[in-house]
Parts: sequence; structure tokens; C-alpha cells
Amino acid sequence: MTDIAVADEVRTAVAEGKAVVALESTLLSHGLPPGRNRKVAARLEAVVRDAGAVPATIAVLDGQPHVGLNADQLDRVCDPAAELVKLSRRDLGPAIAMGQSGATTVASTSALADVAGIGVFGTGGLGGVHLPLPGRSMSWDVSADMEALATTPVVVVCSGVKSVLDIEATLELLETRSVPVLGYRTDSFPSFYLRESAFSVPWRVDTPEQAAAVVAAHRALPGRSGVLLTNPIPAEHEMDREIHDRLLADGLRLLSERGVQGRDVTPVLLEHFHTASEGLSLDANEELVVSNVTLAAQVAVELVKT
Ligand code: PSU
Ligand code: MN
Repeated sequence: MTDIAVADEVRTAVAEGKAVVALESTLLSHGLPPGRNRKVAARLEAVVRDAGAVPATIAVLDGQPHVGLNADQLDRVCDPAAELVKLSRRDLGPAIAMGQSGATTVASTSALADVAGIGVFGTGGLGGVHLPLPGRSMSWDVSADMEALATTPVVVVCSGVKSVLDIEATLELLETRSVPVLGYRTDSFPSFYLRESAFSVPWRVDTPEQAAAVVAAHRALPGRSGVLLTNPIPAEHEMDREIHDRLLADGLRLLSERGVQGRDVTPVLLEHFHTASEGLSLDANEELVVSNVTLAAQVAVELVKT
């Protein structure tokens, strides 16, 4: 088994059965601009601690997977000069073998969290099934986040998937792969910058205790699938739907004009939203991640009691 550097505080908390929350690094290095990303990184770790859990931000540095980063390591993840690559789950082996540094997505963060004994993970948006490019009948761009949820017993707390994805197909795939999808105080599957989508969630929970009870019951059943807990962006930070739809239409045009594909789609689209909305989407993004990570910590605290 690959040698994973687990921070002392995280290792102790896991060994003692305390609440720990995994955090990903791709949303920092590829989802937020330099400067702002470091502030968000600190804020996420702080809200986890305030809720009574231990934060464990995950990344690969010089070929070494790290679970739990110190301040210098967080600086590095957030520094564009460090040129961290976006590592999906399949990229972990190559990055480790070649001594590279990279940021982990939901898929690769879940895998490393699981190996370190961490079962709760808070993030912004989940990757899912993409809509076909113009002129195509279907897309093969299905995020490895789907496969990770299907095969890793981690609870992922997020604000759904971005509205650029095919939400209906994403929900169908999650059903096929036996991943319970819960709405936190909502009946609608959230769509990242917006609180609702046209699709409903199969199950609703209204408290962290209820969410933890569902997770505990799911884990007691056969199989190794995770649980998706969706949490809508706080109402006061939701984007205006018209502005959102315009930014999205422009963004999709941009992607197709520039021929952006694969792992670059999400970062390029987020960058477009952040620039074209003059920072409005940045505030929304930060607040939704903070809200999800807070909820993840509350669920982790409840889970250790079950
Ligand atoms: N959604 C965001 N910001 C992000 C991501 C998703 O709002 O930074 C990142 C996450 O790390 C997620 C990944 O796991 O993008 C999905 O990428 P892909 O669709 O290429 O698998
Ligand atoms: Mn993809």
C-alpha cells in the first residue's frame, strides 16, 4: 500500500474515534483565484474546528499523498506558481510514481480519505454526467466522482452538481450505482449557484442527526457505496436566476469555441463565471462551500455518537 502521510492530529483523531472531515484541494487550486483560495482554505478548516471536528485537507505533494496539511502545505496548494495538476482518482498512481504535486478532486480525495479512515467529506460541487457538446447525441464525459461514490463508503456533502451538467442523467447514474441521495432541508436537488433544479431528491433529511442515522443504516448494509448529502446554497447567497442562465449560456459557447474538454471543463467554466459576474459567483461559491463543510462537520460529530 502506498505510504500516505497522515497529519498527527488527524491520525490521533481517527484512532480515538473522533469526528474528522476530509476537504479537497482541487476546489482551492483550480476552482478559486489565487489569494482568495488561501482565505477560503483557512476558513474551511476553522468552521470544521468550530463544529467540534478535525479538518483534513488532502493533496499530493512531491509524489506523497497527504491527509491533513499544515499552513505551509496549504500555502503551496493555493500558490499558482506551484502549478499543481488536477488529479482524478486514476491520476494518483502516475503522480506518486513520478514525484509530482497535484490537487485532488472529489474522486481522489474520497479514495485517500477512506484509506486514512475518514468517512465524511465536505466540498462545493460534485462532478457528474456532462451534457453532449453541440452536434453530438451523447457525452462520454462522466466524472470519476460518480464511480468514487459508487465504490467508496464516504459521505460527500455538496451543493449538488453545476447546472452545466445533465442533472437528470447524473441522478439516474447515482441510482444505478446504489448511492443514496439526500436533500438537506430541501425536496429539490440543488444546482450549485441555485438552490433548486427541476429534479427532486429521493430522500429528505432535516437535521444532522437524521443524516447521520441514514449514513449509519446505509453502512450497516452490504456494499461499499457512499452517500450523497446535498445542501442548497444559503438563500442570501443564491445567484439571480437570469444572471446565472446568461453566464451559463455564454460559458457553454466559450467552451465549445475554445474546444475545451475533459478535466479542463470545470475550471474554465468556473473562471468564466467568476470573471463575467465580477466576483458575484465567487462569493456564492465560497459561502456554499463553507455551508457544506459546516454541515459535514455536524454530521461527523453525530456519526461518532452512533
Ligand atoms: N465543482 C466546483 N468546483 C470544483 C470542482 C467541482 O464547483 O473545483 C472540482 C471538484 O474537485 C470535482 C471536480 O471533483 O471538479 C470534477 O471534475 P471532473 O468533472 O473533471 O471529474
Ligand atoms: Mn469530466
